[in-house]
Amino acid sequence: MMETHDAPPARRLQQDIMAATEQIQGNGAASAATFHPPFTDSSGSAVGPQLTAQQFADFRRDGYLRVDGLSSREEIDSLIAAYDRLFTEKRGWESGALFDMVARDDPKKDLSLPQMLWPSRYEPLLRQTRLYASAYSIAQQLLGPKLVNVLEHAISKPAGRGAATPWHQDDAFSRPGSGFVEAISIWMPLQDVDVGSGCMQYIRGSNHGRLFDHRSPNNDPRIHGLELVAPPDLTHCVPVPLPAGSCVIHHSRTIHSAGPNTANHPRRAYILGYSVQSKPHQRIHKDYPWNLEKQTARDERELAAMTPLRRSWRRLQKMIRGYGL
Ligand SMILES: O=C(O)CCC(=O)C(=O)O
Repeated sequence: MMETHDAPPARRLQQDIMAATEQIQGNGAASAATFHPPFTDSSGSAVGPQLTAQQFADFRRDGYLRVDGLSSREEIDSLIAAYDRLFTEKRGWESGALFDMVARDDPKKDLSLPQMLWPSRYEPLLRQTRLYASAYSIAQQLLGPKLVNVLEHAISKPAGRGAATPWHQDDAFSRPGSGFVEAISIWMPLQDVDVGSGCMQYIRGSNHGRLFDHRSPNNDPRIHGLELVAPPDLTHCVPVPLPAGSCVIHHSRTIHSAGPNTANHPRRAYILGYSVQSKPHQRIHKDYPWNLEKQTARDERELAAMTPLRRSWRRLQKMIRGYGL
């Protein structure tokens, strides 16, 4: 029986959780999904934005969710110089952490869509922020306490010429043996972002669909990124403009893209990915063909930076992945 909102906060939360669970199960969305209580630090204080049961239900229904109040504009502004320096100094190029997402890497040319993996390895400041703590807190509320930070990346769309991010599903990048199935990305702009500067766009509800066939952009396996083979139906396409300090979260199955940056300033995004371990029967056993055929300069640089033993192990892994685990 539903109680009124005169109930104590903990009881109210429990009611909200039950209501959200009913809503989730009622509309056929992932029924195993559980709403997790607000995240607190060691002193018992709440960290970052506290999601409501309605937001949780919206995320499970739509496959994406805007959340405000992760950080202040002052904190975001204080990160910009360090973020830009990472790209101008081409940090991580030699080890393959920096590359072009949608074109072949050419050291003599400007990258059309520069992407950097694990940028906080080069700029630890990124991890020492309210923004970072808020993202973790949101991820824990959505995925529960067993979550793992599986990805950190930065995508800087250059002013006036940053290329579009093609339509794709993050699940298409998954590899056998990863042991993860339920994954989310928390996408945080370091300035206000709108359609003209390349905000994120989602196909609402595509998180309930299957994984579609992907290929490399221009069908060129020397390019790192992936795109859907068949362009999606745009009937339910939703652009998500955001102010700095807010974020949009998406599920790894949700179809998404971002337009080109036509603004006169870079479009800086900082993205954290979280996942929870899957049951063995949910694991991917064989590499997807679009990943097996990849032969990128980024991979070559990464291999060259490894010890000979690690390099041989990586090559063996790639061979095995083609046969299935
Ligand atoms: O920032 C972008 O342009 C795309 C980001 C994206 O595809 C992702 O975070 O999964």
